[in-house]
Amino acid sequence: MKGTGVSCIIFMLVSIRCIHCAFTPADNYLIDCGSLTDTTIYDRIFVSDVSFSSTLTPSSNNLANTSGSVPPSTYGAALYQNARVFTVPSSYSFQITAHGRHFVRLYFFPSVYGSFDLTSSTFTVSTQDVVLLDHFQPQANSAAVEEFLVNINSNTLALTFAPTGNNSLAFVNAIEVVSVPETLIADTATVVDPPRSYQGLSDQLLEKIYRVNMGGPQIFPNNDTLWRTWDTDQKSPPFNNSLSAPFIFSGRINYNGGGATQETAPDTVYATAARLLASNTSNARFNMSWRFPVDANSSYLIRFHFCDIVSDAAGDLLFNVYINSWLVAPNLDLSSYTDRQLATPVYRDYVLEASDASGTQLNISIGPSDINGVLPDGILNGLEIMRIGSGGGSPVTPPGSKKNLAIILAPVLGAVVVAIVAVALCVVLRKRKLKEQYSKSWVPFSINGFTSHSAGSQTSNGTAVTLNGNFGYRLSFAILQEATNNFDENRVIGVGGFGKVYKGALRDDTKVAVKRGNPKSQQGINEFHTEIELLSRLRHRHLVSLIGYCDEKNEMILVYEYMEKGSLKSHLYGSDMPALSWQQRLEICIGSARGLHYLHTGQAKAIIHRDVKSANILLDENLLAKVADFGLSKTGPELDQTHVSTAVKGSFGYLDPEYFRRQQLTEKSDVYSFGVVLLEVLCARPVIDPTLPREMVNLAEMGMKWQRRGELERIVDSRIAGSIRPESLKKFGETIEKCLADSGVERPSMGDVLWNLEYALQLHDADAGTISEVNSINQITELSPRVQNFSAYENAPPAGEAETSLLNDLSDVSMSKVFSQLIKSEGR
Ligand SMILES: *[C@@H]1O[C@H](CO)[C@@H](O)[C@H](O)[C@H]1NC(C)=O
Ligand SMILES: *[C@@H]1O[C@H](CO)[C@@H](O)[C@H](O)[C@H]1NC(C)=O
Ligand SMILES: *[C@@H]1O[C@H](CO)[C@@H](O)[C@H](O)[C@H]1NC(C)=O
Ligand SMILES: *[C@@H]1O[C@H](CO)[C@@H](O)[C@H](O)[C@H]1NC(C)=O
Ligand SMILES: *[C@@H]1O[C@H](CO)[C@@H](O)[C@H](O)[C@H]1NC(C)=O
Ligand SMILES: *[C@@H]1O[C@H](CO)[C@@H](O)[C@H](O)[C@H]1NC(C)=O
Ligand SMILES: *[C@@H]1O[C@H](CO)[C@@H](O)[C@H](O)[C@H]1NC(C)=O
Ligand SMILES: CC(=O)N[C@H]1CO[C@H](CO)[C@@H](O)[C@@H]1O
Repeated sequence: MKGTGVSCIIFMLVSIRCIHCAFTPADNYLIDCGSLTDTTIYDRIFVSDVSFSSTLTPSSNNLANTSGSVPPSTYGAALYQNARVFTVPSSYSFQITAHGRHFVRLYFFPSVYGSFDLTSSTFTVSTQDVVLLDHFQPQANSAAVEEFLVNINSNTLALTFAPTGNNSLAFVNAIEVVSVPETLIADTATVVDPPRSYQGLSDQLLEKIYRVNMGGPQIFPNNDTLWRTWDTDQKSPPFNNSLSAPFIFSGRINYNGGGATQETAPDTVYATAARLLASNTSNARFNMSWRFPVDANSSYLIRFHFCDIVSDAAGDLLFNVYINSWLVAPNLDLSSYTDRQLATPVYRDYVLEASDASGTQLNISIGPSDINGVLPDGILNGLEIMRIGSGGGSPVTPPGSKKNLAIILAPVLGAVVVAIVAVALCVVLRKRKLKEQYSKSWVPFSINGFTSHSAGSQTSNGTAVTLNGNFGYRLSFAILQEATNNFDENRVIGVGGFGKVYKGALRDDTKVAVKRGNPKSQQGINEFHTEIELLSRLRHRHLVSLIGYCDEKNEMILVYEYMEKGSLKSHLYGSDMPALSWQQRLEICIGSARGLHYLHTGQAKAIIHRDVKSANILLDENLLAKVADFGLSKTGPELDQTHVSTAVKGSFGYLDPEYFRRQQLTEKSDVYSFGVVLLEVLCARPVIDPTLPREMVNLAEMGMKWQRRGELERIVDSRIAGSIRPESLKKFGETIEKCLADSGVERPSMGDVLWNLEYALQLHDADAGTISEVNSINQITELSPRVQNFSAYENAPPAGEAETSLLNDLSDVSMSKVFSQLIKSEGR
């Protein structure tokens, strides 16, 4: 009984710790060097290293006292009272329990300590792998903490202090070696010039140079989740103080959606900002800038912290961000990173390469957007500048004999046990919590959710209820076996990454498309859950309806309404189906635009389709268009960790080029893809056709070229060119051009696209059947330089496909080739 009580108390202590601090470091060494006693700084205890003095050579390692010359206002002033002094190279050795990044913080206060004058000490500090400080001479009589993010992949960290020069001494006042959350620094960032992706940040040593809370107070380690210090920007004020003002927010900071967590920076950083003041005179446009002295010829990681605490509505705030003279983020719209929520932190990482950092100062500026009608405004909440691979970053020659002097810091056993238990419990509790959230997100509607949504919907014809009583849309495996003749290969109407799609018929003769997932793919399971969850909430005339699903025996089967006339793509090219008229094409475009508009705006949170293409627009027996395949859709950021796989899953030729710059899909990415679909509808050719001459391979590129020249009519599908009224074509072409704008903010919303297409239809209707147009139109047909070469790809599946065969989908065939082309063109 007593044992249970004790473990209960430990458990409670541990739980309390878990609730109050989001992050518990696996390794957490805090050492007060040269001190005879432990020192408590707020809730952290710096352990005295004096108990290890017996392992030191008496003449080479000394404890030293100073008598109160430490500035009293310094955080952790007590740590600077004592120092350990080294006359020969000496090492501390730390046992590392968790590999990966660690903060190494070194406290220095060069002063006179009794018989030791440390004011002109010069020394080198290194780990077994890298030099942290090379010939370092801390500024006399000033307390400083040097902070590094060191990647440790062995079981010990040896920290060596070596005096350099004649009669020099090395010393240190305190040391921290503390684990860093894995997600704090990602492996990738954006290179400033030329803009491209930087990879391999995880392996690099980082040295903190500046960490600034813009427009806010100084933040000390006791107020930071990772015990960091944030300076005010008073030390590096904006060039023109009259143009910026601090802004303080009293509401709650929302950490869901922007990618930043409570560890990224504390609330105080995000709740305060330096704000560019909107000037009253319309032509007054100024930058708000900061200058940071840095060492020339080093590479820097520059992290901007943003949180839109100033706007009244998402999308109101647009501004430019500069590093030196490079415009690194034109017309930055923070809401595009936060699912359009305000007060949501976002951070952006940039790497300034050594070759671009030849000056001795770094200029950071926030400036007004150049877009007409946007008020001059802009904010910056925080900024971190870290040197990549500091101290020369040079590898260290093995220390050899130095190792003999190593002081092994045996941690207090009990503390370690408690820490391990705490971490383990935290992990277990967290996992459990995640699991609960996860299952909550999709289980309940298997019983109730569907029935409430189904009322009045065109597919709730009672089939499912008859079959399955209480379970609503949950169908039994046996029923589906029967419906598809035991998944007869002859009934396959499509194959995709998820699995195969079969044509089937339920007992009441309802025709269905049965999409059977390949249970082996873990990815598939996530998409399955995503798709059920989404489709259960979404009901729209222009979205393909889900009739039911089956998760029996680990199956992942989705049952959709059967779309009699197959995909839009199959009607445009690659089959011998009769050509659709211009009116039919416009109506199909309008229908699918309505479906997408609903996805973007019909729910509290916008839903991004992510894979808009003609193969995912299906037609029912009346040629009514419905948007299909939400397997890739997403509402929140949780699926967004798979940028790379997303890029591969989205279809090339349709993919938003801005996605490569920003690494994030938005509604405007769908608008871009839809613009490509509009071109496809107009020209009736594949979006990527490698058999064509180089400048014609990519439909979007080719279409934009002709549209800009005002000669779009020359690439219109020759089968219908004679029947399109020029005004209608003009409107259609303008709509395409807007959708394909380079930057997402310049693209229209789906609602605007819809309106424009309806207008194009009206312009066409207004003159339907007028003979006077025919002559001029025949001329157009003759000019049309279309190249017909689809025979190699005519492997189209029969009508009714809910998903296209990868082989059939040209845009997928030449994926790697096109991908490298896109990357290259982006790099320029
Ligand atoms: C530091 O100073 C205190 C009193 O001023 C003294 O008791 C102690 O021995 C000194 N420690 C060292 C290492 O000199
Ligand atoms: C050390 O001192 C000697 C003589 O005092 C001098 O010759 C030598 O250059 C000095 N070395 C360094 C590294 O300063
Ligand atoms: C600072 O801004 C004011 C306008 O508010 C302008 O008149 C002044 O010239 C600016 N000063 C500098 C140094 O740019
Ligand atoms: C701008 O206008 C506001 C209110 O109209 C006024 O309070 C403020 O002083 C003006 N600022 C400048 C720089 O003229
Ligand atoms: C930086 O590198 C450039 C080119 O190599 C060189 O001219 C310059 O002197 C260097 N600056 C410093 C401070 O080392
Ligand atoms: C930063 O700005 C200052 C002042 O405008 C300028 O003198 C300096 O050249 C700039 N530095 C860089 C690297 O652009
Ligand atoms: C802001 O700074 C950038 C980079 O130095 C410069 O190109 C731009 O013209 C400046 N904008 C304004 C409004 O001064
Ligand atoms: C701004 C802020 O949060 N300040 C707090 C820092 O921590 C001390 C004590 O830990 C609090 O008293 C402050 O309010």
